[in-house]
Amino acid sequence: MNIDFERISELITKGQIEQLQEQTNQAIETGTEPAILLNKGLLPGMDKVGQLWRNGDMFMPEVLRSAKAMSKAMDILRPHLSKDDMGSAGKMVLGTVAGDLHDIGKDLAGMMFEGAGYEVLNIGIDQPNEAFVNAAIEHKPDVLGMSALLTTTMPRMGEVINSLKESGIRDEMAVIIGGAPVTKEFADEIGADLYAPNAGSAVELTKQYFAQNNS
Ligand code: B1M
Repeated sequence: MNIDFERISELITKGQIEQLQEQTNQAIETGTEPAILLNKGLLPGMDKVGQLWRNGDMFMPEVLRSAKAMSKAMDILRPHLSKDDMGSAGKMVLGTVAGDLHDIGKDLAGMMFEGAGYEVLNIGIDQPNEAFVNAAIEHKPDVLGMSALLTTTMPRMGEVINSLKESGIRDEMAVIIGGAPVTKEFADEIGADLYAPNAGSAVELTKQYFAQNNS
């Protein structure tokens, strides 16, 4: 059966949850590779949502509905994705920094890492610096991911990295940061290993990082 990936993308951008669930189930039942469904249907749909939002052609309630649609489709896909050998899996601690309630981009990044076989411990929004450090001590992740959407909360990222250093565990993990106001320059300034401009590139950059640093 031919799967209409464009239609699936469109169902995401339109936030048509039930229809998207139907199509996702159908695609899985008829043998579509979960990774292909993710990369050709779901992710392009979310990319489009980001694009429309940036251009002011989509508004918050619609974006939230699209994110919910994506999340529901991922619920269907997740058990199948974990069976796939999609690359080097590892453990990730992920959260939004203190004072910041934005979670859509963070959750998207989490989904991408889960899709790539990572075990993602999502500690949530508005997380104090100690919560990141404590989670890192407890769970020993390969990757620690932080998200910030406000210029006023970005400095927390550097503080978390300093606390990791003080705890003597900084070098045991890669630190990746993202969020609309975050830049590569800022990541370099605070000593993060990686900056991802979007959730889609986050996994790829992390894989490249480990390939370079483990060779
Ligand atoms: Co807020 N907000 N907000 N907001 N909000 C912004 C960020 C803002 C740019 C809007 C504006 O003024 N133009 C502005 C920040 C200005 C600044 O500091 N530069 C702003 C403000 C000011 C505020 C409040 C202060 C408003 C107020 O109350 N006066 C308030 C602050 C609350 C707080 O956090 N303490 C606030 C509140 C909110 C809501 C709660 C209403 C809601 C959040 C709902 C939620 O997240 N559940 C909200 C929203 C929705 C937005 C906008 C409109 C959209 C953010 C979003 O979800 N984008 C945003 C304007 C905008 O960005 N255009 C805005 C979609 C999402 C997919 O993109 O999160 O950037 P994004 O994620 C991207 C990349 O950044 C990257 O991947 C994603 C794409 O693939 N990425 C990562 C993100 N995290 C990553 C982590 C990674 C890797 C990649 O690895 C770890």
